[in-house]
Amino acid sequence: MIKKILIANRGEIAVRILRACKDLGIQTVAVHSTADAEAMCVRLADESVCIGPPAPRESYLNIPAIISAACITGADAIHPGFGFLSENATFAHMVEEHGLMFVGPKADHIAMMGDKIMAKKTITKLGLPTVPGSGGAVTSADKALRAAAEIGYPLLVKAAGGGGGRGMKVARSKTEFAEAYETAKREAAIAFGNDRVYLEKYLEKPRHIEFQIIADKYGNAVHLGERDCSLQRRNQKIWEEAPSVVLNPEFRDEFGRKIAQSMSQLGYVGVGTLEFLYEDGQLFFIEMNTRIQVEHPITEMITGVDIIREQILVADGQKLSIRQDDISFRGHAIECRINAENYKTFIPSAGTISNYHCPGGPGIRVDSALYDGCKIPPYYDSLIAKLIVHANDRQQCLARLRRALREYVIDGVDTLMPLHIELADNINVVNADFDIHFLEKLYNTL
Ligand code: MV4
Repeated sequence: MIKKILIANRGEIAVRILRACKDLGIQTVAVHSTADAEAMCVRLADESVCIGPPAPRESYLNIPAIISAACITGADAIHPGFGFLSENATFAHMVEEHGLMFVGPKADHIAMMGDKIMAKKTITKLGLPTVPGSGGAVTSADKALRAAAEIGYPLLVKAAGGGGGRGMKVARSKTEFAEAYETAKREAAIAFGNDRVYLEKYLEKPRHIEFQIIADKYGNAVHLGERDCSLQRRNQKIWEEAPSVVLNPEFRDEFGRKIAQSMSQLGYVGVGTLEFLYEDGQLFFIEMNTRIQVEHPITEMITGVDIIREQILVADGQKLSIRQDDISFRGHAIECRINAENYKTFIPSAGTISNYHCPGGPGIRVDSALYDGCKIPPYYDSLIAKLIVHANDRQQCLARLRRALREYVIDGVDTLMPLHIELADNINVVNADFDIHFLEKLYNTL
């Protein structure tokens, strides 16, 4: 049994992981940069270690410093959270080489899903639907053009090393294709040190729907339903909900079970998210994330499953405590990402919180590491809090959300709160009538 976990992250997710550890009776070690010495997770953890200066490269991405901190404090395991080293297969491997447990999937599965071509091939072989495309890397301009003719236009040239919206080029016609292909290849070589690219039919107005799964090392795998993450801007999700209004219970059950069975067949262990694009009543796989995600709480709210608790337990080699038949979906949940950013320009805003008041009452959950007087340093991601709201149905959830947003006080930095207040009243949002381009279009009309 794991006795002590080192949390290799910061901010709200470090606190979320720490809470799961405390609930399990596991000792906690916080690591922090010099900029985060007074962070909430440092205060709450049993022990803490400073791992370097503010720059992420020198602290939260500093593998020797983090593994040394784990060894010095006698931790049994490292939880990477999200971002930073969470999907670094080399790190996962090194952690295990040092006799520590990595709270995440096997390094091989991280590497497999990190290569978007390999991920898509694997998922196709498992029998799940993927976006029609080249079915592998296109290795020359000539072969690419022939594959493109078969797929049809518009299409996307995507980088194997990309993902999360990085390394994509649209070609709307044959005349645009050569340049899209060459540019994608050239940029991928620079950005990812890997110039392999593949082609996909471009879906014009999809929704982004992702399924949460969790699997243990005994072949048990379950799905926890889906999240609709279509409200995003420049590949940054802003607002997520569960369930999606476009899937009915029968479809969810059948499709979810297929996914879970596929993960079991793959021998996948840990939590994961399969990302799909939804268009015209169909889901098409695009990518898989092998980490816990920012928006996991909405799934926790509608299923009652503590996903991080289960993640730690399966990493520790325990059997999944839940079976598919035990999982039911109750009500509706929405998460608003409260970023320290100007809500019009999205320019990050650093500073000191001068007044803090959290909303509460039925159906309200706030995941954050904020407190009165805490500092928001300029060096990291601008996510400072997540407001998660749960209710019996979507309209009641929106009503609670409007109430909670008006109660929430975060003074001292700019936040996205005004945007969320607008969205909660927006007619298209109220009707759940949106695709992945909704938010950017909304901003163009302002
Ligand atoms: C696509 C697509 C349309 N068609 N693939 C961007 C993020 C990365 N995970 C995949 N992305 C997309 N892939 C095909 N074949 C549109 C996007 C896309 C997107 C997807 C999900 C959420 C937000 C997005 C914003 C812009 C583009």
